Amino acid sequence: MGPEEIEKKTEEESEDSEVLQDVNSVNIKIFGVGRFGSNLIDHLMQEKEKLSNKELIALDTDEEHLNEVAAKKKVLLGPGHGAIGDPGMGEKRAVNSKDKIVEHIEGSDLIFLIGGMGGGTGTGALPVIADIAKGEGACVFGVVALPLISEGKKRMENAKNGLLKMEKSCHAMNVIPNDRSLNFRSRSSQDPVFKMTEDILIDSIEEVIDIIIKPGLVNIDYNDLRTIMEDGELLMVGKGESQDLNNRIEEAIEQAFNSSLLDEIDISGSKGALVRVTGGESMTVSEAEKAAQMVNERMGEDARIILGYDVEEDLEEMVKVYLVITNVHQDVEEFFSWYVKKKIDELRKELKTWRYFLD
Ligand SMILES: Nc1nc2c(ncn2[C@@H]2O[C@H](COP(=O)(O)OP(=O)(O)OP(=O)(O)O)[C@@H](O)[C@H]2O)c(=O)[nH]1
Ligand SMILES: [Mg+2]
Repeated sequence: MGPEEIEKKTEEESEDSEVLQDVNSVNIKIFGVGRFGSNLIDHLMQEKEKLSNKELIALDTDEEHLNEVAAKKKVLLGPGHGAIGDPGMGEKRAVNSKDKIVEHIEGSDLIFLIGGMGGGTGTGALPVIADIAKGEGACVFGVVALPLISEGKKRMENAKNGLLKMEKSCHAMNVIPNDRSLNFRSRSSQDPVFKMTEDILIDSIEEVIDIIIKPGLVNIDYNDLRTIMEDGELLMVGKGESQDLNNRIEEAIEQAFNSSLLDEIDISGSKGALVRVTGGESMTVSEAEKAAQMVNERMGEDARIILGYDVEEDLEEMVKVYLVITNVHQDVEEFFSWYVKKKIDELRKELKTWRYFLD
């Protein structure tokens, strides 16, 4: 595909779509389910000004924990004693609370569903909530963590089964393994084990919202997001920035690919991407186009790329690139085969190193 084939709305078209769709008219809600999901809602309330004004809802089967978290709205699923690691119980609790869930979902366009897979509540209730949300006509975006390998086979199996169910109801899912945090520990040893996963998941929500609601000279909107997403696909979100005038676009793109799992996965089969580029007055249109072109080069021939850009004066020499790439894996089944193989290879390498010291 040549640069001329990258989809780029004209400025007039972009203005039109802005008129049709006022940025505030996209009703966005964020649901955090289970301990991890509701903890993340608590973090958003306390630390993320930008997201704290969205409708944030914490749901859990564990009443004691739900009382501890800060959230605009809370929904207790069932009698309040937790789901003790049983996804079947989490599912049942959510099905029995359907009316309460519908009440909170009603009227939303875009719903983010956050949770940790592997336990009872998140794993069991998330697919039920996704199903209800899809039925209500919302665009459903799953943002979930996978258990650490060291948490055991049962938890990973639960996680996979939960994701297979979510795949049917979510329009897109961003899945970040908690083990990913361990890879980064040496870089920020102060952080608790899970912090990196949490940051990646929260960033991905912020980035998707920024991409679709921030106005631009050439704007990307909610309809563009829907255009690149089919059903249940796995998607990756990344962000990068640079102010090195010699190759700032290259650097920002490189960073964006490194900021999630994008650096480790083969995206040559991916079918769609949103690329939003912002920069100070010095940023040129051809730089923005170059960013889209660079993403395009890593993707399949049939990839559909939607480019948006804007000038933000206070960025001065800085450029920022936001990426949303869809179809990064064929499906959940294929993702797990890839992930398990990758972990086994890593463990083999580690074993080799230890053998060296032992021999
Ligand atoms: N990143 C991150 N992951 C977490 C955290 N707490 C739990 N997890 C992960 O999420 C998975 C599910 O754990 P919980 O959220 O505690 O489980 P739950 O959904 O409340 O389910 P039950 O308590 O069994 O009903 C775990 O296996 C962990 O891998 C956290 O604070 N941060
Ligand atoms: Mg729990």
